[in-house]
Amino acid sequence: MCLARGAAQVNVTVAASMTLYDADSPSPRCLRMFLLEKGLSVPSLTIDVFGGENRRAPFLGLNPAGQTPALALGDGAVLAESVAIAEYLEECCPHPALIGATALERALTRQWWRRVELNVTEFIHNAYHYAEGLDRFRERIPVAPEAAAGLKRVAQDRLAWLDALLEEEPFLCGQRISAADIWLYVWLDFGIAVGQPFDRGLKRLTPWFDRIAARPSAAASRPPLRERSPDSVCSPSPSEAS
Ligand SMILES: N[C@@H](CCC(=O)N[C@@H](CS)C(=O)NCC(=O)O)C(=O)O
Repeated sequence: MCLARGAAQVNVTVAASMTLYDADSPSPRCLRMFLLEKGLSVPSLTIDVFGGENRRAPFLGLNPAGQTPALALGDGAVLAESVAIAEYLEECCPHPALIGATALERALTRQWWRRVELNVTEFIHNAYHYAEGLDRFRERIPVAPEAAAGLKRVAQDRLAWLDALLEEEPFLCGQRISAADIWLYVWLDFGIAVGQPFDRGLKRLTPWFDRIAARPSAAASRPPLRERSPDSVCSPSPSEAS
């Protein structure tokens, strides 16, 4: 049952039985911002991705892909991939809709979401893995340092392409904020922090970014969620202090 909390509808029963495996990293932050915009509260544990806690047992037993975020459901199932988790949460608690309230709204959100992920955020992420994050990631995943500069260039090119696609509207999907805005914002903010700032000369993207950055969920999603369950299988994260 969804209970009203202000404008948001909170599925207290379902959300309370979940555990979000959170981290001080952009994909988990997308989900934190999504939860904040939805007014959903989910118990969480913070995984130390800097120290590689996500690449060892017991976390690998939960998500063999070794990445955050992951969402453990009350029945023992575990979901990974931030987009899949967001889709699941939206189905559990549809209001306020961040993917969409109608078939058309959902399709438009997914259209923008895929444009954002396939053209921009994956490039920023991989360029980080192959350059600034190379020392951390070379032992974890295949890396291609020689590709980093090209990936950065493509991300910037595709941002100019997105800028040209945008209408004179507040959000990617027009008048309503959607998951696509959240994912793009979080990854552009990450890019700024890791030497991949976007071109603030872009006429529509720049005011769009500032608009999303001004939302309370933008600042509130920066740190990992703090709630921890007492029977944690994962230790608290020392990286959170920084
Ligand atoms: N496509 C995945 C990406 C997951 C991902 O790359 N997570 C990063 C944090 S942004 C992580 O756990 N990195 C640590 C590692 O790969 O060892 C998603 O959206 O969930």
